[in-house]
Amino acid sequence: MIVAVTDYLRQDKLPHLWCGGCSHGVVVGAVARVLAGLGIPVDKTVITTGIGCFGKADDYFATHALHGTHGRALAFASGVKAVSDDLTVLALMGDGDAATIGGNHLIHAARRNMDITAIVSNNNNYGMTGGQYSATTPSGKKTSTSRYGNPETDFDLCSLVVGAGGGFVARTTPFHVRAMEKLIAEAISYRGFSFVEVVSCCPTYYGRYNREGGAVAMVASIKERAMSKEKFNLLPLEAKPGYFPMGKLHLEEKIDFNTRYREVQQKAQDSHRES
Ligand SMILES: Cc1ncc(C[n+]2csc(CCOP(=O)(O)OP(=O)(O)O)c2C)c(N)n1
Ligand SMILES: [Mg+2]
Repeated sequence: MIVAVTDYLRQDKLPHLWCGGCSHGVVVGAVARVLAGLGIPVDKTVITTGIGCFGKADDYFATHALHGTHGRALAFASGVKAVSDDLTVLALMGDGDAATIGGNHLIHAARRNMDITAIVSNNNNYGMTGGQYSATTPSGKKTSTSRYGNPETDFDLCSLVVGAGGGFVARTTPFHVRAMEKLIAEAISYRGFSFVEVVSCCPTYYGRYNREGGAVAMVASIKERAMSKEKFNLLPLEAKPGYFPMGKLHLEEKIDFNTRYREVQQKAQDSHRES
């Protein structure tokens, strides 16, 4: 069966509601093209989201969708995957959803190695509620709740997920759309917890507060600051802030949760039969 990109999108919901220059739509387009490219049946795909501008992403997909509470996209995704191993489950989250209110679900989904693909469109702030700082807002940056600079230190999401046990971890940007598609395709094909961070931009709040000059300038700056892991590692420590490694950052084969759970179930049944 040939599936077209448009089969994955709800035409009646378009155009989307995101601001001009927002990166979220670029990510949705890439996900739809990847699902079509892999030929994953629309009715075998589940997209879970939380709350936020990117939390609206599920609205545009014709797949199954579960629009949950803020920060809980991975909790819902974990539940779906645990009972329906044949489904392809994707959690689409903003940085607030994934790493701030939802940080606990992120580390535990990675630790359990749930067979889920988590995609974070990280625009460094809470876009939906007016640009407050999140756990990925860099130190010193201005937001509506840090008018004189963010006093906190930001998470490096990819390092966080590697540390928590994630087996496939990658980073990309809205400029590198073909690379984004390749990484998302590989993430979906990976058996276990896969994580893709998209370094996105929010020109409406974060960009405006930090005088970053609009969407085009923001994407140009993201492109400028993105580099290969090898090149990034060669930078002296003092030159690293603002720059980041992109591409596939970590790949490790691990047994996923559902496989382990089935093994435990089998052991329990065998021991029950013997006794
Ligand atoms: C439990 C709870 N706390 C707070 C909120 C308010 N709220 C809605 S969206 C949001 C932040 C969304 O930020 P992010 O996940 O980064 O998505 P973005 O809007 O930037 O795409 C917050 C704090 C909420 N809906 N539920
Ligand atoms: Mg955000």
